[in-house]
Amino acid sequence: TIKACLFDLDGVLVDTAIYHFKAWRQLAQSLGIDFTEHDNERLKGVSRVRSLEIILEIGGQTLPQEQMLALCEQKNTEYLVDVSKMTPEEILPGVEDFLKALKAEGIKIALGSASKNAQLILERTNLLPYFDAIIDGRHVVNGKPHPEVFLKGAEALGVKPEECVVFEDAVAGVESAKNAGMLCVGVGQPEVLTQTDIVVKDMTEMTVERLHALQQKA
Ligand code: G16
Ligand code: MG
Repeated sequence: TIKACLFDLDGVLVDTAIYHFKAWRQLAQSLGIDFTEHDNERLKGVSRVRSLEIILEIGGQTLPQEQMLALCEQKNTEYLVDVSKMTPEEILPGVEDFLKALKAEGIKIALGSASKNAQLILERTNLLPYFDAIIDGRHVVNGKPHPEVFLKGAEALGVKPEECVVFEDAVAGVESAKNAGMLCVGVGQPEVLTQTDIVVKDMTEMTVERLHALQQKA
């Protein structure tokens, strides 16, 4: 039986991708790199420092480790200007109703995010009280597609991987869920999220009935 749901943050519960993009584009510009919205897809779900590596790859540049860390810091400062202004209105459609339905059913809820700012974002949007466990960029050594973030989530909730359903919008995140041996609901486009068990457009399409139906499928 399904005992827990593990949620990715950006692109599933809230849309901070636009703020990440804004801050990264500004940084890329300062390095003389043309960073487009198309390129930005590659940054979804991956860590901050890996994101910078990808941008430098796009620009055909390399920088010493020390300077990279300073640039990551700089990007994050810019990003936090927008995040600190976030409100509950930025919660994506259907999210709160689904979280409430899970609570009513006694299904546990955890966060599995690459972001080191996850706690702050959950606080700003008033989503924090729904979560029984939070595993984010501060708690993991290996980024997605490594399964660590979701395995730690299951462990924190005291459930087995096969009792978990992961909700993910990024290819790296779906791979992470599958590497953890979990069921996975893709949030976004089926053409992109091909490794998932089902794909929904957004959380308005998700119900507890559909959740339990996943297990029968598997
Ligand atoms: C999110 C975003 C990524 C971002 C990462 C790290 O992951 O999708 O684009 O690079 O967090 O964020 P931060 O710089 O805040 O630590 P997720 O797993 O929540 O989708
Ligand atoms: Mg995501």
